[in-house]
Amino acid sequence: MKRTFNILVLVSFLTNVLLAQTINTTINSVWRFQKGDINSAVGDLNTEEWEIVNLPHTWNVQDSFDETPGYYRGIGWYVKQLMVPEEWEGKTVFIKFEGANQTVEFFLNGKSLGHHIGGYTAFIFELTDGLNYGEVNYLAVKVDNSHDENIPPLRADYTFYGGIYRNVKLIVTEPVHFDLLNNASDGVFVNTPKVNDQNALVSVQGSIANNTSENKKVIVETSILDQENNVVAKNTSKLLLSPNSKNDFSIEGLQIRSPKLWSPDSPYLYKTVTKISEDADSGNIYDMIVLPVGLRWFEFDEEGGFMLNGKPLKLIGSNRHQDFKGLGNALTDDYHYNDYHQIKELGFNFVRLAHYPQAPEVYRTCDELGLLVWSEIPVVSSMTDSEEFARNCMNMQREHIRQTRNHPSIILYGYMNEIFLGFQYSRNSTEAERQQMADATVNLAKRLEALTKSEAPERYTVMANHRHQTYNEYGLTEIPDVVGWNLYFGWYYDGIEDLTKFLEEQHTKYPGQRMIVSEYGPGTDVRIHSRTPSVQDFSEDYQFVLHASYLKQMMSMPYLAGFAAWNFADFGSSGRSDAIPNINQKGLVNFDRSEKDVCGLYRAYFLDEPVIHIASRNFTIRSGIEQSEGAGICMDNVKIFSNQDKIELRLNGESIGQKEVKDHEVNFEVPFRNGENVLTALAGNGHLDEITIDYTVLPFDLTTNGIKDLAINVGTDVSFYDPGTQTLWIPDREYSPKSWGYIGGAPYTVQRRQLTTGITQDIKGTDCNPLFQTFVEGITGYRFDVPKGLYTVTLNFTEYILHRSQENLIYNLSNRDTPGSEAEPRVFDVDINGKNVIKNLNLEEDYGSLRAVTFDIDILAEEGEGIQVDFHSESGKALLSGIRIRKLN
Ligand code: GCB
Repeated sequence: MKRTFNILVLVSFLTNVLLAQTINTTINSVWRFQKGDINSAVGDLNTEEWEIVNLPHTWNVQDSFDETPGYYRGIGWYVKQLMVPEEWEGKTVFIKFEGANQTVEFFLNGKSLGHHIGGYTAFIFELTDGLNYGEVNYLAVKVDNSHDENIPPLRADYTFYGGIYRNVKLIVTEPVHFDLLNNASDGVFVNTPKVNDQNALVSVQGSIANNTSENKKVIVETSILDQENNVVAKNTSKLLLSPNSKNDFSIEGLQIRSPKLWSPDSPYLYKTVTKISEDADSGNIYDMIVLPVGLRWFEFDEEGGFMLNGKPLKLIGSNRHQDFKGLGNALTDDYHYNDYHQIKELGFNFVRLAHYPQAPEVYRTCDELGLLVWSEIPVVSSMTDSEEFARNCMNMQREHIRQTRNHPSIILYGYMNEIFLGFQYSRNSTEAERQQMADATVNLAKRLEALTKSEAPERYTVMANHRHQTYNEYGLTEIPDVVGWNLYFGWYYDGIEDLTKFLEEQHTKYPGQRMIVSEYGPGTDVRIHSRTPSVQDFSEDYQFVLHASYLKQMMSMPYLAGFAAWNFADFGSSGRSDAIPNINQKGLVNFDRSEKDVCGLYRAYFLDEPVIHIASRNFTIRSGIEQSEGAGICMDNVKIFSNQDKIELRLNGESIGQKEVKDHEVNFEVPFRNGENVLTALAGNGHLDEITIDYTVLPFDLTTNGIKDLAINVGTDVSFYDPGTQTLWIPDREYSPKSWGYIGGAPYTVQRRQLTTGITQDIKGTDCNPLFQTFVEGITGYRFDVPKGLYTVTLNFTEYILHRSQENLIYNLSNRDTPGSEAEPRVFDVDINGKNVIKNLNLEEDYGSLRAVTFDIDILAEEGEGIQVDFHSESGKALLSGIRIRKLN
């Protein structure tokens, strides 16, 4: 993927004029970094011992993913030596940070130049007077990501990585320049007050700083260039700048006839080139800025639909967090750019930048790709009822809008996400306290709404709510133009089909409410598969089921303006225990952006080009039990996503049949054989998809056929593939003769918000949490009716109860708040084929709770004996998380 830079274009446009001497360069390389506070940040500070880092940088890339709960939230210092050439004397010099989380104090040569609050917007300091020209200067940045009750976000389901995690730039201008100190914006704003098929009106407003002690007569000129660099409109304005002043300017009346419109299908961008030049014969250019112009108009109509350029357009897309595997939030621009390309390639036209303003590169890319954007500030889950909190929110929103509003891709500005979540679940609050909090929230929302409208009158306002009626009851939904609903039917609550019921009711009761489903989606781990997908099982198969149903439901609601899946990619959320700890796994793609299979479903729905996608394509090592004695085959389902009418499926070149595609999906029962199975799905037009599955047909009768390797994910009906050892742990079953299975006890289930199999806590000492989180409790035996031979039996265990308080444990390994239990401690023996192999196993005492414990035990099975594992409980109930047998010869 290549980028195009407008700079070449500009040079050719300006060949016959003098280029302004503006320098705008990153200074990301080689900063000295140290975690923790230091007393001063003066020039003679000895930083030799400090770590050398390049920006973007975060200090939480390891600790927010490790097994110890929490991550460092505190101070970090960055120091850089900067050689400033003598020639810069007389110019104006700025340092601009595109983002640092979450508060910053900046020092130049030991002197504080100011603070910035908020982790997601840019900020700028002028360096001119404090620099030593022709010498080395010392830049020092104190960054702090400590929790602060007055700075949003207070608490949210993502990691608040600290550091200077976006670009830092040095900008050198003439003393007469566009006002960069206006909330770290461009200082120049493009407006498109009127756009239609025939005509577009563009205007440019801004402010010019004159940092000299003289009057300056200047001409401000704006030209609009099309993509071939023809000037299609131009206007000028003359100004007299008094000494040391800031001066507003406005260029009106820029008119384009028969404009080429900007849209997701055709994101045509014009650009404005605005320059300040001396109003004299020399015509010297002081400053110049190039900004994108996308000519489009849009509307959320009264019936709830969205219209772009006069035509209905369903907003289809995903949310996106800004972090990446191994990098935290410290992404260089290429990562941002690639993400949005990947989003576009799924057939999407819409993104919600949840839950905060993102890097400048993000908005630039969305303009270029034609992705419609919802951008918001991170007022998430709860607020503090203080004027300081409100002021910080207002400043953030002002900065956010001024820094981004030149981007034509933005249609929606948001300012709250699930703001009632906090007090909704707070058990202690009285009705009066709740009312007070609701009033404070409504009050803040009204202030943010008014600010957003005055800063960005050409955009719509929005907020996202969770599914509770409190938002309607307390009047919050009446404040923004558009209401987003984050809906997790079929995951956190109720059934998948209840989505329609909720939205229908909402639409009937509040017909004027313009709605977007702003989040939906289940947690999914590509290592987990199921023939009987169910809620909270984290299987890819359940992800298909839920997304397919949601898409079908949402596409048939004309009153729904659009939807955004949660989330484009898995993201860091320290403390969360999905199948991978500290990661929210609701992504359509993994944390490293490799695809989950549901991407095929979206492509089939939304791409125009032919799509044929055999599902579960990452799940290439599979197994199943032989159909009947000696059949040699196992019938297994194969799902194909497609936008074609009919699909034929072939297995190793032989047709299995042809079927009609319904709701972009078709299913075949396939007779898999041992070994390689090549699946080819074909459409009539010659398009095809092909994958190879390495299938193991497990013997119907184990007694005669035996088995080389059999690994069972005990206590669950999902299979788990461990990519590390390349082992497939198959679903468990109760024992039946000639086969295998558990005896006694039952798979552990628990009623949370949904009935779930297994526990959800992180298991220490393993990357394979799902293997240890499910188990059979009360188990008395496990049996394999294998032929005689030498076997290694692997037993996996985890204790999930804390029978005693953590302090009393020999190994204080579990830092979770699992309450101590009154239940009697669990102690049991394990015998195999009558021989005691583990005596008095007390997992908690010997190893600590929530820790993976494994035994490999060699055993000789005699003729007709099979492998019989017996569990004898001395106290409490015996349990088992996993079992594997491998034949040694
Ligand atoms: C939500 C939140 C989002 C969470 C998501 C989840 O509603 O807005 O921040 O990550 O749910 O996965 O629970």
